[in-house]
Amino acid sequence: MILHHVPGSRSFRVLWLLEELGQEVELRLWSMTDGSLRSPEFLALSPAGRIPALEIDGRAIFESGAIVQYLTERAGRLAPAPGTPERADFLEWVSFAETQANIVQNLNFHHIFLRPAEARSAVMTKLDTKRLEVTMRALEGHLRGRDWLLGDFSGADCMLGFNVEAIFRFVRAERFPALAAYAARVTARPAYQRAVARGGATTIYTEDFYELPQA
Ligand SMILES: N[C@@H](CCC(=O)N[C@@H](CS)C(=O)NCC(=O)O)C(=O)O
Repeated sequence: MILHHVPGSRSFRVLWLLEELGQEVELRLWSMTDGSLRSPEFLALSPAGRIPALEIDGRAIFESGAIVQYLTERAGRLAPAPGTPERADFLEWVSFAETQANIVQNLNFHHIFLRPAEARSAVMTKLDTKRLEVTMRALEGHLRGRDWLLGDFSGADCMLGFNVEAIFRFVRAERFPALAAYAARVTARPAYQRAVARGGATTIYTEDFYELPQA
């Protein structure tokens, strides 16, 4: 198995899940900034030029949610069986995590990547912050009385747990105690910590919290 990886990116979800499953993987490192994700070699693995891609069983799989579904099904662990009602919950949260990650990605652009600062939009930053809050409110309600998204830990938590490093940099944690407690449970998992040690932490954030721009 070969995981195409950038430290701090969505490939972390796969690396962490493989640690939870106790499966070996080779890492191949790429850069977000040198243009290599648009090379024919990488596009053959992931046609949108996005990380992650996983080489497994004689092919490559792209899209972190698809990889998490494939790996849990293949292992017969950390996900409810296909065709059961609980499977619907699993699939919902896997996709929900990616909906939230896309909002985080927009906020990374608004607060960090867009240069010069005049290229940034205060209106879009506020809109995406509100959209992030909606997802956090939903999780706050869902996680009250539950340790993990499905009750027991599952691959859906590897999808969502990747996001927790970022979300409280844009929306303050105080109003979301159940979600903050979930985040603490996520980062305390030994497999999560092993994945950070092996795959590298994110380096994009220089602030603990990014205030909304004045406009
Ligand atoms: N829905 C995709 C999104 C993948 C994605 O956007 N990955 C980011 C890294 S976290 C990436 O490769 N960005 C490079 C780019 O946008 O050019 C997934 O979950 O795998």
